Amino acid sequence: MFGKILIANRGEIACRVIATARSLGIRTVAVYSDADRGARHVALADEARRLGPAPARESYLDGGAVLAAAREAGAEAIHPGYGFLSENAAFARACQAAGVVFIGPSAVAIAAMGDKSAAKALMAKAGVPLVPGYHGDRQDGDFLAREAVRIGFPVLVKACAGGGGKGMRVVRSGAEFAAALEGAQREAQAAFGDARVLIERYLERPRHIEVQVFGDSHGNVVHLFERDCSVQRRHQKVLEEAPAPGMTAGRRREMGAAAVAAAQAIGYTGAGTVEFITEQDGRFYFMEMNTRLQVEHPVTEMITGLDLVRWQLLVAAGEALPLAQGELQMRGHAIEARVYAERPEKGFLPSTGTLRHLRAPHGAEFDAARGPLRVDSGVRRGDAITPHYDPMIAKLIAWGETRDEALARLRAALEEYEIVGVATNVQFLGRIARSKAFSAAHLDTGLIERARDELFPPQQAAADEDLAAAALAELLAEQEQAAALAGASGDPHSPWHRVDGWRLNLGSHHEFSFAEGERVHRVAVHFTPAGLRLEVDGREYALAGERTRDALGLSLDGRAFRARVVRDGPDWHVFRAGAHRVLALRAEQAPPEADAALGSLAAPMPGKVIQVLVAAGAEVAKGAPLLVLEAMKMEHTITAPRAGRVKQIRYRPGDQVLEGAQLLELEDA
Ligand code: MV4
Repeated sequence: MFGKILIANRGEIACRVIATARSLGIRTVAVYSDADRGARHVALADEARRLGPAPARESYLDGGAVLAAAREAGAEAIHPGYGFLSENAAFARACQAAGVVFIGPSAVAIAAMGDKSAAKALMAKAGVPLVPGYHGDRQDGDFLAREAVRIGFPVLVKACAGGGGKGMRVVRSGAEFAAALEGAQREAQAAFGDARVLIERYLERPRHIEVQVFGDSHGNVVHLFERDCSVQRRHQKVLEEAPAPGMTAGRRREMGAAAVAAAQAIGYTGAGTVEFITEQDGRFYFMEMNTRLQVEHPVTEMITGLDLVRWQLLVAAGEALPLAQGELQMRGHAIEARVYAERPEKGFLPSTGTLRHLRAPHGAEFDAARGPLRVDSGVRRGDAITPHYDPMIAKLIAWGETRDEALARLRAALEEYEIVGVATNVQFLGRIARSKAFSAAHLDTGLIERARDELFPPQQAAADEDLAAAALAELLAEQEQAAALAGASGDPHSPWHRVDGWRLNLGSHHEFSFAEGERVHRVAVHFTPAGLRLEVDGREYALAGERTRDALGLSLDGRAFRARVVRDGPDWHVFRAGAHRVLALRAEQAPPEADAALGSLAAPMPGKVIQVLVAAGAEVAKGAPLLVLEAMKMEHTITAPRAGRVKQIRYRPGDQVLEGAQLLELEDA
């Protein structure tokens, strides 16, 4: 086995690979761009090397820089992760030439699967079923039009060099064919510099089912069952699961055998995925082969109990696969949701910013990989989501004995996820997970499009419960701030040390305005002898509230509920019942009022009182100088925050004071 490997990637997959390497006693070398100097994968690795500036072309895609880093660090092998250099045949070749093991298939295997029509020809020879179609060299319009008629409409025109749906055209009749062909060729030329197309029968409601395969250098190839990745939007996977719902044992054997045959046909080594497109009745056709470890590999790990990165390392080090086909078993069901920094309601536009608050669902650390819930993430609180890279925040993976159990766990986990600082798709994922079609496993690639109304409901206004939580949080924060100041003053008799601080406010009330987009909510909390009363936009409730271990416990007119609140500047983020609302406290409201209510003045920093300018009982105007403090070799004059009478002066010239000390007290004149 290797003593040291370099991970030529970033984010969650770099962290994922490092975790397994560490568990095997293999030392790890991270690489990073300038944007990732402080990233989680860098912190986790034993050592790290800079590649270059933030843009991927100048860092993670720079094969020369990666190889140089591996050589300098003395790494024996390079794990490419997914994306970046993972399916770059030239890079795999360069590794070989440099005497560094590329943890993946041979350059020849990568190249063989890179071209769609060449791959199809190879697969046809290996007896792997293909969608009826034409994938030959002839590209003249008349010939292809005749092929379309032979195949039968509707047909799909696809770019040979394609991927991601570029250069794809559905053609429903012979009359439309010529124009559609021209369009597809033009798009393919522009996108890939290669105008060649192939033609297939068009499947109306297909599923995307892929088979995980593994090969070793001793000629063994096995499959690790299938994943269903039908839930996509614009060719981006959103939810993935294993096994595929409705899969029969017989069909699984057939698809597994076809996938193994595909891998054997190109002498495949390492982890690979054979993608099939399937009809609703289960008939399946080869689409393409991905010659890397995939984003969604954890669902396979959860149903097989295996560590696929460990297998990759074993195979790359020349060892045989640890298990034969007959020894592989699957148990239960796993579903993965990809958590992204994006705005689903704005066409899934990526959202950038700093992760001000990040709280993954309970029981979801990577160590718990064999537990029922797993989170793979490459970011921590305080990290930034930048425009330079894929904005994935985490993968949330739930396991259960049955699909329903896994799905229930996934829904609950999504409701617990808290992210502040960027917009996310967490609530959108929750809506898919609760949708009729997904719940019933009525899967096909058009699910998201068809469930539009269910997945994009009109934005609902905050409930009174949310506003109650925000108001209580704001009150508690103000009270704590005051208590902290009192604590710093060292006065054990300060009323703010009393836990029943509410009583201090008897007869008073606090008013807040919370903005929610365009809407403004007016909230008032009244302190009455019978307890707190809450007024929300004119509606009134008896309010009770307390801080529990990790949340706020509230009740409105006796109806109890829990909420978690997070402050980010003026924004209170309320997480309640699986919903996330942002309520912006209007600036004119709170802090000055809180100070005035306190009626005392605090030292802004530790220092020495050098002059007292007023006497007890003096009436002062707002802004009047009261006391001079010397701190950090400078003088600070403390002025009256409002008009009033000086009730008490707590210090004399020469006294040392701590930061936050209440220097004097003001009362109404
Ligand atoms: C198809 C198809 C229907 N019929 N081929 C889209 C990207 C490329 N990898 C394959 N794609 C498709 N090929 C035939 N003959 C429908 C799709 C397709 C799709 C496939 C898998 C997952 C999501 C998809 C979304 C739209 C279209």
